[in-house]
Amino acid sequence: MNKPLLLSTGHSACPHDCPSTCALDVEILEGGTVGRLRGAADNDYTAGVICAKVARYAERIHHPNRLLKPLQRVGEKGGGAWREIGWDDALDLIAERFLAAEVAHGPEAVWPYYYAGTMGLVQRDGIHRLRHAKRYSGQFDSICTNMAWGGWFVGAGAMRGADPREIAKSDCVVIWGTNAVATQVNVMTHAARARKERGAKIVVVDIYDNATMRQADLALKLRPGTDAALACALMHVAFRDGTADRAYLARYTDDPAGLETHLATRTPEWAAKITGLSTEEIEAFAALIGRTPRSYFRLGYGFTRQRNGAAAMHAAMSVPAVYGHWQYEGGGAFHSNSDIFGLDKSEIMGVALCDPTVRHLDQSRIGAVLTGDAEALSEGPPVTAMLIQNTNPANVCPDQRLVKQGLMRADLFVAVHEQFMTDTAKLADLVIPATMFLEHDDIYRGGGQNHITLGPKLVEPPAGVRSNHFVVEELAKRLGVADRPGFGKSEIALIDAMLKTSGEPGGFDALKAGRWIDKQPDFETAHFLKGFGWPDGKFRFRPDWAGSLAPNRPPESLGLQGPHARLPALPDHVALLESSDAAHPYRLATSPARQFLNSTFAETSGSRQREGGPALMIHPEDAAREGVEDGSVVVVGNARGEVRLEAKLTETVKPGVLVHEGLWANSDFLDGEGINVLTGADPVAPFGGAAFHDNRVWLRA
Ligand SMILES: Nc1nc2c(c(=O)[nH]1)N[C@H]1C(S)=C(S)[C@@H](COP(=O)(O)OP(=O)(O)OC[C@H]3O[C@@H](n4cnc5c(=O)[nH]c(N)nc54)[C@H](O)[C@@H]3O)O[C@H]1N2
Ligand SMILES: Nc1nc2c(c(=O)[nH]1)N[C@H]1C(S)=C(S)[C@@H](COP(=O)(O)OP(=O)(O)OC[C@H]3O[C@@H](n4cnc5c(=O)[nH]c(N)nc54)[C@H](O)[C@@H]3O)O[C@H]1N2
Ligand code: SF4
Ligand SMILES: [Mo]
Repeated sequence: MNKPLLLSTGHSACPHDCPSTCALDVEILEGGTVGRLRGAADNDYTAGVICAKVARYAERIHHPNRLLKPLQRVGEKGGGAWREIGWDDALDLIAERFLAAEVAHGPEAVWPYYYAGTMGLVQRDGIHRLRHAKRYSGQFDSICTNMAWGGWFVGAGAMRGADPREIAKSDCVVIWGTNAVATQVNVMTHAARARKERGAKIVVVDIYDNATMRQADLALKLRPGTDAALACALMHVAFRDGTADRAYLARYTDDPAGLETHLATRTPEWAAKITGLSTEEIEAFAALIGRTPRSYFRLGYGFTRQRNGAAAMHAAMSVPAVYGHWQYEGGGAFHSNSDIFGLDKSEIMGVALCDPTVRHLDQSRIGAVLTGDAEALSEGPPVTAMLIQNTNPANVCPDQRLVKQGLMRADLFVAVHEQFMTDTAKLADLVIPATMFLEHDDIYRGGGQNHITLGPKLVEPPAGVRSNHFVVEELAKRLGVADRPGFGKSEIALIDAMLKTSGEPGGFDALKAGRWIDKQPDFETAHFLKGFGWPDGKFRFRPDWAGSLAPNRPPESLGLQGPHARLPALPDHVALLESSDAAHPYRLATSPARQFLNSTFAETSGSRQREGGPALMIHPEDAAREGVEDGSVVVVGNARGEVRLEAKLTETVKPGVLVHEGLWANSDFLDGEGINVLTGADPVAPFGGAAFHDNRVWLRA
């Protein structure tokens, strides 16, 4: 067969839940199909580089298993039998069931459940407009950023940091708790440039030799959940050796003297015992950053997915404040730029329609919510009807057995709007097919970088699929709220209005012509040289864990959840971990797979082949003790359940630590249950969230 002719190159943004939000060039082929995707070379963050899984997007968008028609369940829930129905009937059915739920229990019995399958502001956030208009239950988005953002914010008082492109101008790039090669490849682009052009050193702090650690000049493989101990020792050495920047500390931080006193006992020897690193490794790291003003700390999410993760983030970001790295270009720290974009989403989200007394339910505790836990329901009515968009909770949420039990409830109506027959869609009453990003208009902003980027519709969707925006608008008509503010507009009209009310007078057309807008604040603002985000302008070594106006603070209706009182007054290691014990001698982390994006791409053969299959990485010493052979089937379990999968013997993990890279579909596992059977949904300090890498387990051959 001849290769279809290249018609044009379209411009877009990657919609996936990845900090990089790459600017894309998309080959549009004859017949309206898609060819290769590439990173935009003229975008100075993307810099022409994207990950392999998105470069192969043609495989996903033209996948033979894509959902193309609405399907209604026949027979048992999860039984796998469906009948095709028309779109009008499907939408009528959702509206009918939502109205019935409302009549029986009030509007809070309906729970629109969403997350970040697409990061587009219109297609992702429009569901809020519907829920506000109808006073349906709200959602506390706790699953991903909670501990990381909480830990950062209590220190800096704002969610921004040193320009991510400055990594290229750094002399020491510290990549801490993020497997950037796999999860945000562009960090490596800029770090590699710094190494090539400036001889910069790359330090990686992680719990196993992942692809990023293999690129490190200094590779620090510590025990899970011990990062704060490492951070404290680094700061101890700074005060001990005179590499702390006392002038900076006096001007820019709240209590340097208190910190110094507190750290007196946090020696490298103390930290070595906790972290499992050697004192030489800790001293070498401290010496490197002590002599390198341009040390850039790129802090990821991974180390915050521990029950002490917020405290660990705060401790790690305190390091550049002690050494004064913040003052230099190519120095300082970065986690997320979520504060810089200034986009006013209130029309898209229907903020004017919001009733603040409506309850919020914790996304991570969907299992408890759906199985009727009164506390998880805020003592309110049961949830009896759901629309699930952009997320796959039966696979990605913790405490999977409880999640599935909830979704299977006979008196619960679940509509899932999806691109594929996911683990969640399989348990639904109704499945409706969704467009992909190249088939609808949307706008994106990059949490891990600095651009607002347009993703206009580039190709026609298959005949039977509809966008999230369409579903929200059509349901609004059927539920009697289509005349409320914000409804009845096209995606382009919403984007145009949002840009114009957000200080971008050129609106949609100007963005289309320019492709992206660079929102990076100036050097002094980004480096907090005019002060940190608190009234006194000082970085807080003494965080106010409960009182700050953190972006991750739960809505009032949820109350202040989470054991915030147990977090330390100053940076410290806190033993808030699911530590191993005699019955559970191992610690399991469920780290991201390079070829997947959460549960997405686990359906494409290119990604599946490269990942192999669900496997458990085990150190040979542990394997020998348990009588486990490479390639054999093992059982790994804890109080929440057990999972069978293949053993992979490797010295990339430490003895006592197991790593599973995912997320594979539940149906890819031998017993049809995924790795999240083992993860817990107990709320993590300070305000809730899921500690996906903090699990004690046993192992059996
Ligand atoms: N290829 C790919 N890319 C992705 C994703 C994916 O699933 N696959 N997911 C996307 C999403 S939603 C997000 S939020 C980001 C997350 O991206 P990251 O910021 O990279 O965070 P994590 O993926 O949770 O984990 C990163 C690393 O932290 C390690 N880790 C676990 N516990 C500890 C610890 O206690 N200390 C330290 N130092 N390290 C620890 C993990 O083993 C892993 O190697 O990536 C996004 N990009
Ligand atoms: N064990 C373990 N579990 C984890 C994690 C971990 O590290 N370990 N990471 C956690 C993290 S950080 C996160 S953020 C969550 C993410 O969990 P999810 O938000 O569920 O993750 P995704 O797989 O990115 O997206 C879910 C679905 O959105 C669909 N989708 C994409 N675009 C659209 C669209 O335009 N419309 C509609 N209707 N659907 C669309 C995709 O087909 C996909 O099935 O998972 C969490 N779960
Ligand atoms: S998944 Fe991340 S690295 Fe890959 S193209 Fe999308 S934004 Fe870029
Ligand atoms: Mo995430």
